[in-house]
Formats: sequence, C-alpha cells, structure tokens
Amino acid sequence: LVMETALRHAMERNEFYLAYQIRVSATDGTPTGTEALLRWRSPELGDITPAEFIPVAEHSGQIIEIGRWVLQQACRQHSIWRAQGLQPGLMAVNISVVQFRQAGFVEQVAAILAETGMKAHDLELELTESMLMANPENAVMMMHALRALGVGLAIDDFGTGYSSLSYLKRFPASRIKIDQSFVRDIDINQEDAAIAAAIVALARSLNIEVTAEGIETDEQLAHLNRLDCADYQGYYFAQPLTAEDIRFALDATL
Ligand code: G
Ligand code: G
Ligand code: MN
Ligand code: NA
Repeated sequence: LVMETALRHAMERNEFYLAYQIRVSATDGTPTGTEALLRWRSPELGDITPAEFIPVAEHSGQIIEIGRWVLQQACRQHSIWRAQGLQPGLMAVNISVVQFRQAGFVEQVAAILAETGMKAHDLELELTESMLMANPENAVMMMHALRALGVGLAIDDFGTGYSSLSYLKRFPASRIKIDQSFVRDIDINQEDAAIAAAIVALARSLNIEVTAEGIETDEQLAHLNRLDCADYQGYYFAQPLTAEDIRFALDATL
C-alpha cells in the first residue's frame, strides 16, 4: 500500500501539522476553546484527510506515536498562546480508540501535561460514542481515571453510536458534542430537530455541557439558539486554521 509506506516516514519528515478550529460561547459568541485537527501534507501524495489516513494508522499501530505527538503539540501550542497573553480556553484533542486502549494512556496524558505545563482543566479529550460503547465497562473505568487527572472528557459524534441511556449516566463526561449529521438539516427536518433537542435536554439533566458542531448557516444557528447549548463550532464561525492564523483570531476577539 502506497499510503502505508508514505505514512511510515511522515512523522520523521515532519509532514504532520495541526489545524485549530475555534469553538464559541452560545450566549455571547466569544471563543471558549479550540479543537486540534490533525493534518498530513505528503510530498508524494499531497494533502490527505484524517478520515483517509487515520484508519490506516490505526491498523498499523502508528496512531500510537502520531496520537502522542498530536497531544504534545496541542498542549505545547496552548502553552505558547498563554505565554503570548492570549486566552485560548479549552484545547480539545481527538483520541483514537487504539490510543484509548493502549496500556499506560492515562500516565501518558499526565506526563504530557507535566512536560508542557498545561493545566489539566484546560485540556479536553474527545472520545467518540462508538469507541466508548465498544467496551463500555472499560470506558467507564478509563474515563474515571482521566477525570481524576482533572482533564475534561467530551463524547464526540454523539447520537451516532447507540449509547444506552444507562451508560450515558455512568460515563463521567463533561461534554457531549451533537454530531453534525443532526445539525445539517436541523432547520428543515423535524426528526433531526427533535433529536437535537432531546440530546440537549438529556445532557442538561445529567449536568453535562453541550456543544453543537457543523454549523454553517444562519438558519441552523437560529434553530440551535432555541436550545440550551453551551458552545457552537462550525465553518459559520471559523474554519480550522493554522496556529498562526488562530493567534490573530483569538487576538481580534479580545
Ligand atoms: O479534520 P477533519 O474534519 O477532516 O477530521 C475528520 C475526522 O478525523 C474527524 O472524525 C476527526 O475527529 C478525526 N481527527 C482529526 N484529527 C484527529 C486526531 O488528531 N486524532 C484522531 N484520532 N482523529 C482525528
Ligand atoms: O469527528 P469530529 O467532530 O472530530 O470531526 C471534526 C471535523 O468536522 C473536522 O474535520 C472539521 O474539519 C469538520 N468540520 C468542522 N466544522 C464543520 C462544518 O461546519 N461543516 C462540516 N461539514 N464539517 C466541519
Ligand atoms: Mn472532534
Ligand atoms: Na464530532
């Protein structure tokens, strides 16, 4: 496989970088954090999306090394922004199921926080609902261990992974991210609107914050404003940007 071979050299050749997408407060539109999104620019293959290469890296096990680099890089960048006097809010990092299952993952997170000087409460790990439901008993245990470090835990792509309500109650999540598939047609599809409203009500009753993602239009936003989300994320507010461009975006809003 061409991609597998290219991927093997990508780390040592510095072909990965992170893009950051700002998340804003639903009440006043100010930035509340950013999500780090992995990018790969290969000289041979061009720009390859994570949807294409992450499954390959998971299969080969390389995601362990790549995932650690993402976490380190995101925490370092957050510390740099802080040192520059910016208020970047939360740094959200996507975690692969393979990382989540690796022995010593909790210790790895603790070590990266220590070496980068990042405050645990400034970090939020995004775990997908389907990853948690693949082994829910283990997920409950892992989530408690991570929360004990002080980091936040978001359940990403919520609504697509068949969580039972009893597990949702037992997962110590600090946030739920409503999957963008429910936001896409929220202003025109009554079922999607009903599901989004139910997710928000459920999360609120469990004392969990809600982020709606994938917002692209005024109409979607107007509909979401009737619900009680804490934050919004989507192209409507900001594209994923380079660290340098984010700096200006955070600065301009101070
Ligand atoms: O950035 P984009 O929307 O193309 O991301 C596509 C998918 O890749 C999303 O599901 C996103 O969560 C995932 N993704 C992006 N960055 C990372 C990362 O650093 N680690 C993992 N495991 N997944 C990521
Ligand atoms: O699975 P996860 O939620 O981590 O995926 C995040 C992905 O969603 C990123 O790759 C990001 O580029 C993408 N994204 C962010 N905002 C929007 C949006 O408004 N519309 C669409 N279609 N994708 C978005
Ligand atoms: Mn995510
Ligand atoms: Na998501």
